[in-house]
Amino acid sequence: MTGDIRSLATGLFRERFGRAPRALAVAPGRVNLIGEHTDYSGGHVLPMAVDRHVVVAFDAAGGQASRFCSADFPEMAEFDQRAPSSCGAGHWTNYVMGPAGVFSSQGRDIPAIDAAVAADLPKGAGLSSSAALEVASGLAFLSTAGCAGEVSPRSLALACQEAEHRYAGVKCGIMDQLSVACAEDGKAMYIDCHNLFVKTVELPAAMAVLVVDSGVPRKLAEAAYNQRREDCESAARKLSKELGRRVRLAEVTHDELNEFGRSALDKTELRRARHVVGEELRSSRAVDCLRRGDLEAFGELARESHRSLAEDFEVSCPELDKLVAAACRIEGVFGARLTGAGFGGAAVVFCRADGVGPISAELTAAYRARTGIETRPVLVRPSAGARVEQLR
Ligand code: NG1
Repeated sequence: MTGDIRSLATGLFRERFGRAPRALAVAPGRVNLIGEHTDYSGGHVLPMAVDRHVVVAFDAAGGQASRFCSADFPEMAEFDQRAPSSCGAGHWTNYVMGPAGVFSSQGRDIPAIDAAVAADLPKGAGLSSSAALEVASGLAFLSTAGCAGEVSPRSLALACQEAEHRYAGVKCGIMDQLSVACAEDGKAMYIDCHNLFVKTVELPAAMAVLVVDSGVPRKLAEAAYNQRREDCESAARKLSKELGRRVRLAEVTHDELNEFGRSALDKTELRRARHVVGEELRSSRAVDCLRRGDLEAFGELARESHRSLAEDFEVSCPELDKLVAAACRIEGVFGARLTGAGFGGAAVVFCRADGVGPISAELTAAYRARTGIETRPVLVRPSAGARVEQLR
């Protein structure tokens, strides 16, 4: 970015509202390196915020209603920020009104704002543009209310997660919002999604991270995502009964699952549980590999993660499988896997930092040959979390 995006948001604000904005709320996207579909089961995840952003240019509004326009959508959204109502699944305005609705229901006095949104974060491509939009909008409302300093990044993330549940209808975990709100420049974050403890992890300089869009849009992903969450919750309930104590699925051990899984769970729950229990082990091993600089072993864990997501968690699709397989055949690639919720969307590819150009070109050609789909790998670097920049 982000100079261009800043001026795009500022210019759009001037054009639509006839004055200059007071400040910019800037929020990065994120990519998850490993630890997939474990956040809502209380597991560990390893995302990093990326150097692609959503920028919200904003100022207090003259009237009672908030107004949001976007460089990517023609309509101007106008709503009562103290009691907004959802616009139905998938609508971009849910992500801007949701955080205001949640803060208001917490008893905060949230004033109306005028805002203009611009992004260099591709939508629906696995970089969590929705969480970035929520966190940036949430910060814009808090800053105008004069209470941005009272709300910690962690509380902001929790409010945005609640907004996603209530306004977008996705019962997501905390990974996206927490990484967008709390990230540190240059580092990935190993998050314990049960107690929200975060350890930062440096990425070895020899490894580059590429995000590659499969070009397959996520269809009906909200319903399928919520179904996976239900499968995991019912597996956890049944295993808790067998074990005689209340457990989160991510804290069940391999031995416990082997002993009780077959008798206590149905086939679907058993497969979901196998993924979560295995992924939890893989993510902790992955952190050790990164700390040791063992990139071959890290890449193997990524490949295993993809297999498990495809076979046991059933969130891949033929194109993502082809993309990952094509990437893993290229010399200089350590490993690859789908990233984020799946059902389409993007893969993350880990490769030699000194081979990014040729590896990207080879992957683009190999994926085109296998699927006829054009894609362009995006090199991402670990970036800082969301912030407000005052303009006047
Ligand atoms: P994305 O890729 O942003 O849709 C989703 C959830 C996360 C997490 C991952 C799977 C949302 C907003 N976020 O990520 O909480 O569960 O899937 O690991 O749906």
